[in-house]
Amino acid sequence: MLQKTGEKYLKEGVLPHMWCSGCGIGVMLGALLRSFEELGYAKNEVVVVTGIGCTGKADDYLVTNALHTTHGRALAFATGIKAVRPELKIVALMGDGDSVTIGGNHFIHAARRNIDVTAIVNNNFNYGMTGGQASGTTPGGKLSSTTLYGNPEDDFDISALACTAGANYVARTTIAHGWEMQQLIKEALTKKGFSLVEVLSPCPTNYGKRNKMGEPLDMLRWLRKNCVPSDAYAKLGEAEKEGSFIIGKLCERDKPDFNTRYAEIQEKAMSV
Ligand SMILES: Cc1ncc(C[n+]2csc(CCOP(=O)(O)OP(=O)(O)O)c2C)c(N)n1
Ligand code: SF4
Repeated sequence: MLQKTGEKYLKEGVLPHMWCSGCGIGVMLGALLRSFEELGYAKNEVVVVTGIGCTGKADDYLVTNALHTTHGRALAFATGIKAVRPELKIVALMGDGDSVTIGGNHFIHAARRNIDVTAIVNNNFNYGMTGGQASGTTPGGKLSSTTLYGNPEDDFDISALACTAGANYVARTTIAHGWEMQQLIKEALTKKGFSLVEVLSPCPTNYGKRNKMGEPLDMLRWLRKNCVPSDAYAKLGEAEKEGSFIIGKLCERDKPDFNTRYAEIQEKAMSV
C-alpha cells in the first residue's frame, strides 16, 4: 500500500516552515495530516483551530478550514464552531502554554462538557515562541527564562486532568514514537466527545538548551528512554518513575457528547 503523506492538506508555496531545526511541531503536524488522509477526510470537512505560539502557527500551512485565534482561547472557539456546525470535524491544535496555562479554564470545561472536539497539545514544557518562559507543564526544578535557578512549582499532568474532568478519550505520546502517535491521533479523531492527545515534543532552542539536554537527537533519545507504556512504568523503581511519563491510551469512556445531550434537552423543551 502506498504510504500516505498528508501533503494534500498543505498549502503550496509556504515551505520552508518557521520552526527551528529539531523542533517537534512539524513531526506532530505530519502525523495529524497523515491521519486526516488515512481517515479520508476532505479538506472542507475539517476545521483546525489554533491559538498563539509556535504550535499556533501550524494553521498557516494548511488548506483545510482553519481558524487562528487568541492565546488560550482555541478551545472556546472550537466549542462555538462545534455547537453550531456539528457535522464538521474540529481539531484544536495548541501548545502547553496555550492549552493548559493561559487557557487552563477552557481546557477543563471543554473536557467536562465533553464537546466533540479533538485537542492535540504539543507539550514542549515551556512557552516556546516568547523565549522559553515557564508554563503549567514545566516540571518542578527545571530551568526556564522565568525560573533561572529552578522552577519552584510542580507541573500539571495534562492527561490526568482531562480524564478527571470528563473527556471521553485521553492518550499521551511523543514525537519519538511516530507510528504510535499517528494511531492514537486517528483513534482520537474518530472518538465522539472530547478527546485529547498530549504529544511530548522537544523545544531544543529554549527548554532543551537551558536544561542542557544536548542536541535535538539527544532530546529524541531522552523521550524514547523516559516515556514508557504503563506496564513498563509499573516495573520502574521509585527514583526512575520520577521524571518518567506513561504513554499510550490512558482513559476511554462513552458518555454522550455535548451536542447529543443538548439536542435531547432542546426536544424536551420544544414539547412543553
Ligand atoms: C493574551 C496573550 N498573552 C500573551 C501572549 C504572548 N505570547 C505569544 S506566544 C506565547 C507563548 C506560547 O507558548 P505555548 O502556548 O506553550 O506554545 P509554543 O510556542 O511552545 O508552541 C505567549 C505568552 C499573547 N500573544 N497573547
Ligand atoms: S522556539 Fe521551540 S517550540 Fe518554537 S519553533 Fe523553536 S524549537 Fe520549536
